[in-house]
Amino acid sequence: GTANIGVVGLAVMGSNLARNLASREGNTVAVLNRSRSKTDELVAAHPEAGFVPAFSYEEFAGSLQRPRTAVIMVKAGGATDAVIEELVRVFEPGDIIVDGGNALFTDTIRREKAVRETGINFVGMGVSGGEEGALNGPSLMPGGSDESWATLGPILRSIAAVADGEPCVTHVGHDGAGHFVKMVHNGIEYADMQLIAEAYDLIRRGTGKSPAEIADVFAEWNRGELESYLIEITAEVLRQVDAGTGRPLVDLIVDQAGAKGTGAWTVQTALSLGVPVSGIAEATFARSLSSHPEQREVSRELPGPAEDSRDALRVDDVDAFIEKIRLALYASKIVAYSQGFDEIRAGAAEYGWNIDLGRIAAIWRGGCIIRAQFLNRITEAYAATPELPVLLTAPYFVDALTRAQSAWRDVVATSARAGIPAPAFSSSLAYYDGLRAERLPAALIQGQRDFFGAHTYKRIDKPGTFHTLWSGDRTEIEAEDTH
Ligand code: NBP
Repeated sequence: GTANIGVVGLAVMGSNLARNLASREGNTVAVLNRSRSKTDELVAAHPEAGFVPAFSYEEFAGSLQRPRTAVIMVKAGGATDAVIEELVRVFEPGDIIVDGGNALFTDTIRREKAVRETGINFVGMGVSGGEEGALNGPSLMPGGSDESWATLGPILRSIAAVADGEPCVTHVGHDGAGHFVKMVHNGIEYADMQLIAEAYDLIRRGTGKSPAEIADVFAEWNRGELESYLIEITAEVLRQVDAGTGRPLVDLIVDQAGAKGTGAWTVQTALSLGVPVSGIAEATFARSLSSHPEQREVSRELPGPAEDSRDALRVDDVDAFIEKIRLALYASKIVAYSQGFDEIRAGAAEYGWNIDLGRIAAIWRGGCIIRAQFLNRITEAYAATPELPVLLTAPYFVDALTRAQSAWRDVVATSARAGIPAPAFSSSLAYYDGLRAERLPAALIQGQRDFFGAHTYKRIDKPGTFHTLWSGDRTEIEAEDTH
């Protein structure tokens, strides 16, 4: 074999990743695709890459040096299983199969276990940054064994995005850890996008500014603590004018948000782990709500706030109003990231992964959609307190939330009075107040559960587990602990 790495699956992601690999000193890249045409096109379009094309799995295995290393970039699901089966057939113990697709982490855990039986290494790797990232430098989140990382590490470091001089890749943890972290990354991305959309909506309806004027607001925000790729592209999208009509493009785009399912996975997983990622959940549900035109159609005549309530949004001091929204956005963003890291912490505990949370924030600084300077603050917070139970309680974030909180409350109250939906702003604030509360009404819920289901409760004033004989004489008895 002459190639030191191979790529299977040459659609947009795979061919860009193959070109990225080929552009690095010392790499020779073997390429294989199910249908021959994509391979032929890639090799013809990029003679400079020196690709070694293969047209069968046998030929592909033969063209690779040992230990053979192949990255799979096919449609996640059955296609991944089909390719793994073929590679396992032609590879040998010690070889490495990397799945760079958007696999569900539980599939990766299953595949890793099955492939390991053959003596071949299997690495599930999250790849972030879309086509652009794959070509010029993605953020890479590999899982898998330490043995695979020893071989893969140098190659992955050479193709990853670079942030502050550091490659955006780390060995996240064993088996499905990489795909788990990539999943939560996408969930946080949903929340970040929804928060930005709510800020835009409030500014637009509150001040009557045009999309182009609001683009200037976002461009200005991008010079401060909100600096991020998503804020930057928001300004670009808002500034775009439709060539045909001369109207702002954003006013011509159908207002139904699509989703490929990774936000839903993040929320489903959080539900089973018992982690309250309410900001991510609201963002995911907001996309669902937008995508039901039939329900929105029949709901259009539902009553909104009375005239005087709509005055809630009559803004006198435009600059002050915009600054409040900026602060509400920043505070809600801190909540969303704190919740996402909470999910990673809980996932690591559940699945036995040793994940360095500060490193995760660091490898998201380049290549990926949520890249931002803000992530440095998260790395610093975990460096200072590695076992931090709630990210937003780190001193830097407490300061930021203290600065933001009165504006945040104003914005949530204003949106409620004016009848403008701000689900992510308001649920983030509710989460914050829930964490802060000295007593929660969960005590009443425990009482209700005990009433209808004898689920028992604990008391604040003495140890033990108790049940009240609700349908009897209502005396309290000590009970077995049934949780
Ligand atoms: P697609 O997700 O559109 O998949 C197309 C590729 O899968 C083609 O190479 C196709 O081969 C191959 N394939 C299929 Br479909 N069924 C197959 C089978 N049974 N056996 C072998 N190959 C099969 O490609 P993509 O958009 O480049 O994405 C690749 C992966 O990267 C996905 O898992 C995606 O979720 C992930 N990802 C995408 C992005 C992004 O921004 N697009 C970002 C990060 C990760 P063919 O040519 O013969 O049909």
